[in-house]
Amino acid sequence: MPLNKNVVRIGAAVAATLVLAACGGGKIGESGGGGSQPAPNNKKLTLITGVKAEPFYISMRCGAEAEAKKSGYELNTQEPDKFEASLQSPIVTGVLSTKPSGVLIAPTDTKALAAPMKQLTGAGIKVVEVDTALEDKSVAQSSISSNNEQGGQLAAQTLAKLVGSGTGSVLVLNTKAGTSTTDARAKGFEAEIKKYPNLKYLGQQYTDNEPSVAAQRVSATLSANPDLVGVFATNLNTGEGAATSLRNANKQGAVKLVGFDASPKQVDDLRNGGVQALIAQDPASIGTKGVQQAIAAIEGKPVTRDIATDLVALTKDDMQSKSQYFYKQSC
Ligand code: T6T
Repeated sequence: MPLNKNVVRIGAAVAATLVLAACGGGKIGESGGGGSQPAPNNKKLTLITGVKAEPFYISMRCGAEAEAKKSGYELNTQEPDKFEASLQSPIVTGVLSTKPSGVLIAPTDTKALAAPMKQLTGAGIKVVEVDTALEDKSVAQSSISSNNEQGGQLAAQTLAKLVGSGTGSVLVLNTKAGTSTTDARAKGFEAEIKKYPNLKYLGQQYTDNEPSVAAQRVSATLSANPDLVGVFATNLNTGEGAATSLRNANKQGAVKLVGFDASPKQVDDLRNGGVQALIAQDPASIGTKGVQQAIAAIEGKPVTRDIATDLVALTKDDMQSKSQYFYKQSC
């Protein structure tokens, strides 16, 4: 199945399809976010991911590296040890002194990264957001991301179908407040789940993007709400932690778990029944398109302000036919 269809696909077991626009509200030919200094004149790009050695970002880097190579650019990747603004900000400042022509960045906070990113644009470096984004839309020239709010809606529809006519409580496990993507997923889920009167929405709990905290949150929720029937985990770490917790509590399958992302561990969990559905993104395309937009900006060509990439729902029944969406551990 081609990766670039403008469609969110969900599995046969939860047979519903939601059509998403693949190019959201972009203005062709818009530039902006330029710098007050002359632009660096070289073929160097830097990718700053959200966190080190994580399959979502590894897959993104694979796409970005391949595209850069194809276009005759050099791509260097810098990664914080944790998904944390205080660790990512000094990396951005450090990249400033290496003067690449373009930076692709996944800002770990909608506000805290604005100042360091403005230093980049102030030095004439072209900035493209990949996956996460700042609240301030004037800094980056382009943002490439899944439509996360619609992904959250899709997760709610998927979970509601899995629960069927049963009744009970539903929990959202979020990462850190101020992460554009996961906040949008929780928002989309919340709006959609309210359409199912058989499901009582318990609200969202933050996990600091730590699987162990996610596991603790699920076990505490199970104790306080024995009628728990569903969990939506807004990303990879929260999903991995929730699956562990449900397995330890012997609630695997009884409490339906819908996760976001498709790491090798999440895919194993889907195969062995530890999770019932995954909303997979297309991080390699985010990397590919991020490089294309950065190069367009550097070379003075038209840039698209916002680009949305695919989201696909995977279930045990259809996962093998959608294996191209599984995230990579190496390129
Ligand atoms: O879900 C992805 C990414 O989209 C999100 O912004 C942060 O978490 C992940 O990297 C998965 O861990």
